[in-house]
Amino acid sequence: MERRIILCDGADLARLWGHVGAAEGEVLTWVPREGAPRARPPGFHSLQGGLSADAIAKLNPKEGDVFALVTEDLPFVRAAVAAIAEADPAAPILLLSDRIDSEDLPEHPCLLRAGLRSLIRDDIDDEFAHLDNLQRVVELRNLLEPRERIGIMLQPDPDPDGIAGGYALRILLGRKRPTAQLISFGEVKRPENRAMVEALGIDVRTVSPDELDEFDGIVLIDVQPTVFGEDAPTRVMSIDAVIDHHPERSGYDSTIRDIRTSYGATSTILTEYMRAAGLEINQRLGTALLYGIKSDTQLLGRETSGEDITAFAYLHSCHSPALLRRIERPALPTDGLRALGRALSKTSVENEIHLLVLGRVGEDVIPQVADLGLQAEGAEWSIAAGCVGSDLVFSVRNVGYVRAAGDVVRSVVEGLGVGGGHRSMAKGIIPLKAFREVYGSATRDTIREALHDAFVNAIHREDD
Ligand SMILES: [Mn+2]
Repeated sequence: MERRIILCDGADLARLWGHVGAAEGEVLTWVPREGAPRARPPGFHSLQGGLSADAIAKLNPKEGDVFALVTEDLPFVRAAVAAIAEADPAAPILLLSDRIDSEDLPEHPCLLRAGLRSLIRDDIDDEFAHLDNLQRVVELRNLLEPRERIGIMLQPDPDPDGIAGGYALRILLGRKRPTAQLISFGEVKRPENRAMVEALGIDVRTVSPDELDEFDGIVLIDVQPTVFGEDAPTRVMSIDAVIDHHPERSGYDSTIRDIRTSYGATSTILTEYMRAAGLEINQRLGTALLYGIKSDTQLLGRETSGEDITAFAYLHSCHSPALLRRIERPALPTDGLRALGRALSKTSVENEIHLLVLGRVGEDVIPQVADLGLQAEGAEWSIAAGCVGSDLVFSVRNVGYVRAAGDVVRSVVEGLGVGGGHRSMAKGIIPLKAFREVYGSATRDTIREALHDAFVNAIHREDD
């Protein structure tokens, strides 16, 4: 049985260890200091004769024992390390000292230094941070408890961080959907965000500015009112609370503001609230918050703070991997897979464009296939196209360092349909009727040829 042999320098440090550190199986010893009171700290054996090899030998050190030195005195460390090494040259030694420099330490193959007081100090600072969060929770609850219907407002194209944060706030307030709805002026659009609300059963209602009158409390999550622009409804310019991590804006009123610009995600703030309030985070909420942090920080890459990492680690123990997988890799339906199989049989990457034409499919399949298509060797662009209802719908992805996908799609659909998007992802819709008028027919072959040419032109036109 491995023992921990604790060697404390003087009664004060022994008492400190006794208060905070003593654990079962620890052999507690102390070395009385000359001139200091010699009262024995409770539970400690005194090491008679100081730190000699003999004294250490009396402790009967065996292979497998580990040692801790609790001291601020360098000669004590030197004597202790020498005495321990005589019994076991490679004994593991943990030095707990806040003031001794690592460079001054004696040579020893297995020696680690940590500050006992700074370890305690860090924990105390953490608790103060929890207390700050608890204070926020109390303020939010006091303000919102009397309200009948609270609108938890997200940005116009709600993203996972906002959805998870809003969902967490509802739980924090001890409310259910009818009295604390998640609302937005826009819809949840991106397929992975749709997959999230569907997998987690979270409902985000699209509201018009007039419909805000239904609510006697409004909280903005992961967004500030100025985002709604010049003609933002007056109802959102004066709100009850805002919890966000975007740069702080002025020009609106909010009774409570908790804006932490150093955080990578609003979900981190809500995770801290939940912990401070002592609330259990169930798998559904844990998965939502974890995914919120993951997607806003691009998996703890971009603009991640220590708080984000702490929250992420905490959430990791209470999330559901199966649920997360369902969100991150939405299932392809069987007919979508068959369509993909047919498209793949004619696949090729030409001019760095990988184009997959799926025929008639469910709309959800198209963006998933576009994601997949980008993995083809040599592809800088991936386009998945399919017929949905009376439209030709296509999703576009690129590697990110080329032309903006949104611009290219707008140029491709010009005069034919609608389209747009962001730098690395975009979507276009062309009515099949309009397509046939220009290209004669809308078979898989004509679609492939027409789109390929249109994209080559659009990408190069943008290049000029
Ligand atoms: Mn966010």
